[in-house]
Amino acid sequence: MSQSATSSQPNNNDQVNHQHINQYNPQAIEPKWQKKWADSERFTVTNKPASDAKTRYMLSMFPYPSGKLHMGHVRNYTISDVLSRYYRLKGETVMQPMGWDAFGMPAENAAIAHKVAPAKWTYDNIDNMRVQLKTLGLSIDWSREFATCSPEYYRWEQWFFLQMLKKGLVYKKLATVNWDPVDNTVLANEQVVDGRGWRSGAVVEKRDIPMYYYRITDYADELLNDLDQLEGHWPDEVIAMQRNWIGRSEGMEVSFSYQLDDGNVEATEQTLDVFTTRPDTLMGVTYVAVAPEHPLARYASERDEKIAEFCAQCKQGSVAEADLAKAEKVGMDTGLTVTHPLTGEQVPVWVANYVLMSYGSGAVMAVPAHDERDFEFASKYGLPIKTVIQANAKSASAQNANDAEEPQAMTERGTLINSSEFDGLNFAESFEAMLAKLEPKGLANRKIQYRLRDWGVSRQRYWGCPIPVVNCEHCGTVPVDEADLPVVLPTDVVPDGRGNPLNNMPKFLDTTCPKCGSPAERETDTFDTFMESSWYYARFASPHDDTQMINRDDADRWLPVDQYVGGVEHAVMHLLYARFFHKLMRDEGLVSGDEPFDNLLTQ
Ligand code: ANZ
Ligand code: ZN
Repeated sequence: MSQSATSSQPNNNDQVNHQHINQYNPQAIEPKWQKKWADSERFTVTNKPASDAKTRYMLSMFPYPSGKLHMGHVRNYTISDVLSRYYRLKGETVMQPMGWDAFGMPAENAAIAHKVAPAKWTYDNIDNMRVQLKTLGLSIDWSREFATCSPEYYRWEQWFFLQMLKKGLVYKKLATVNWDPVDNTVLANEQVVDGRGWRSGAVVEKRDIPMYYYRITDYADELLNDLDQLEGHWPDEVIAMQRNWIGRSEGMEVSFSYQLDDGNVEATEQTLDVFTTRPDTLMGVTYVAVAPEHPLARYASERDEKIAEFCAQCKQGSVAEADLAKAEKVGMDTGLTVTHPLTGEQVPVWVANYVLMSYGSGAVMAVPAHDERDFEFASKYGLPIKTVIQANAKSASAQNANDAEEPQAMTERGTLINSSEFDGLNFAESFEAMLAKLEPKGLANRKIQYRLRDWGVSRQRYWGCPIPVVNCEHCGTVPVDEADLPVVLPTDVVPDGRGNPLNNMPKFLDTTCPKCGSPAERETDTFDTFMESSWYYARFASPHDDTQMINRDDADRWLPVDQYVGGVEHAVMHLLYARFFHKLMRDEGLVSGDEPFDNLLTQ
């Protein structure tokens, strides 16, 4: 770009005197060339490039229209622009599009602070930032521009949701959210500050509300395995972060049986199932712990007020896992016991805040001698600690555990001791031996557990894409007819932070049930804004097609993105959801290939 500063460039600005001709004067030179580029549509690429032209798709993560460009944007877009120009000079047909990731909370926060409608705020910001981007002289194909908050875009997101609902890849279930009892609103994790609502200062509660989920866990294996294809094309750290996020654990599900006396009904045999990656430590179990939301905790709560009170207390505070991990470990004996699957001994059942209902089966077999969390908990409550693993070599950490002034858990694998018939076995041997013994009795099975959870896409927010379902008193949840899409979000709304304003708007809310025709209400939840950014790269191939989500020919011409450029803060969620959406769209026959982004550059 700086080539235009050489003296061979014409300079027809009378104001510039001769001695300045060798100096680069951006105010004089850049608008002139930018106008020429715009008038000649220099960077517009048609969907039918000459058949022998090599095509290349260069993409920067599209911006959130916050108001002003910052240097981070400039750096990001300069990288893809330099590359775009380089490949153009080599004779390739390069597409470099631009658009706006336009839904999201900042617009609602601005509405609360300045009493301006999020739609107006957003479109004003877009106008501003478009001028700024154009002033930078980036070689962008502006004919492909779109904002994700326009019904022309999000109608296809609604359409796709309905296809996934039909396929069973979207489902509805109760989810625990942060609830602000003063503002009567659901809070995002980042809106919970020290356990209180960011605006009201009220102590945050947990609440169960119905939400829609995409079954991303069905694709966990593929999302993990296909990372191999990206090796060498994506930064190693990003691949590693995606692997960790998917978090595949191999282990065993082990069952502890029990009988509950539920009044007049005859007691029935049931099992408490736990997921463990360390079945070798089974003989060291001294208690089991269940999450406060676990059915056994609920059973105990119904019979003991103190336990009910404790479980209620656990419901306060953030639902964020990181916060839970930091929180002090607390628990309570339920008075219930379950039967150890090997020894037949009775093992006490505790309810503990460090057990997550959303992982495994919401219960753990606790082995204080070999697990740090269990060790901390057992030490605090005086529960027995039974060593069943002996370190093999004199490894550093085992040495530390032995020599430390403060006793601690020995968490390494080793040789089994104090484990009767299993003594002397190593990890792998004991895994198989325990499985051989317990599986025939229905008390254990191999299990692969993912840290990845299904993707909850409902947000109790106004400024997002409406979820296209109707709630009918008689029929329950009914999908909106495809012919009636898009469900348009009203734009003349100024939220005040007290709940979702759509709930007070009869003109949006009131409708008729598509199934039975009786009066019904529209869903007022909107989609997580990661939904829009999960497929925009594909829409850029046929951005204004009003007959379909993606034109297959156009998508095949441009996809996958040859070079994607963006911030490393999107290493996990955005990139994982986009990879997931690509596979969903592939299986729906909309795009080819397994991965959306051939090369990734994080800056
Ligand atoms: C017994 C045990 C003994 C464990 C030991 C570890 C070490 P990853 O690797 O992350 O999959 N666990 C299982 N479900 C849980 C839940 N809902 N909430 C909290 N912790 C849970 O972790 C697997 C281990 O995490 C499991 O293996 C279990 O503790 C615990 F010396 O079982 B382990
Ligand atoms: Zn109905």
